[in-house]
Amino acid sequence: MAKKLTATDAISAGPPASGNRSGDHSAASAFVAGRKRQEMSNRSATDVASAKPLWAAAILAMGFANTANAYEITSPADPALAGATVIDFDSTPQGVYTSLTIGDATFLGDANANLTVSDQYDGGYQSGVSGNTLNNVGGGNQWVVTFATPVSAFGVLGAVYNTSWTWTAYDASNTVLETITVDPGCCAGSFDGIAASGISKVVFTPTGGGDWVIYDDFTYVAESLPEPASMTLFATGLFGLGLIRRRRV
Ligand SMILES: [Ca+2]
Ligand SMILES: [Ca+2]
Repeated sequence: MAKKLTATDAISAGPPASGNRSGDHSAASAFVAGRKRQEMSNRSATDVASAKPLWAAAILAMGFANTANAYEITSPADPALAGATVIDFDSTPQGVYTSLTIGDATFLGDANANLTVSDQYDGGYQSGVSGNTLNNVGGGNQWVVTFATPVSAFGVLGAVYNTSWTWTAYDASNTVLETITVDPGCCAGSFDGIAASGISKVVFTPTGGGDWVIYDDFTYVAESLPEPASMTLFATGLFGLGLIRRRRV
């Protein structure tokens, strides 16, 4: 929210709207009047020149808002996960997958890490995993989740970490939104995740080369687009630009 306020600030801090008109007569007033005639004759050029930085500020601020509030989630009770969809894999047919789509999430293994859905680890490893789980046992390298529509947060319960893992969240333009290191130590369960606006893909990479890990309760929050706050901001910006342009003329 802090970044979004920046855009409003930038707009309201734009060119002054001839505030001295009534308070300052004589020479300065004549100068202003002269300038105004000149500005009217060059009106279109002036408008473009003054509007450009305002638009740039507004668009930049909206862009940076995507990464401003990114943070690591360490609990399924994190407020960012309120109302989340939870995939427990319990009704997913058991088997080995190279690509598995459930809800808005698609799980992909890399060339060495097929993803397996099984109940082999039900209740195991003091982890909290139950019933079917998703695991990369037998492969053990990088895996990926993509989202059909962007999410604002995700998390997953993991077990049997032997090395640290790097999780990197990307937006739809493949720009990194957040990177976290997950390193709970073997072998109790650990719930981890990322909150960030517009997550379209997450890449999970073991830093030690390979590590068999068991996952359950994959949790995500679908993002509602367009964000009402952003649209309100944009409308406010347009209104402000309209006022500035009118006063200049
Ligand atoms: Ca399960
Ligand atoms: Ca392991």
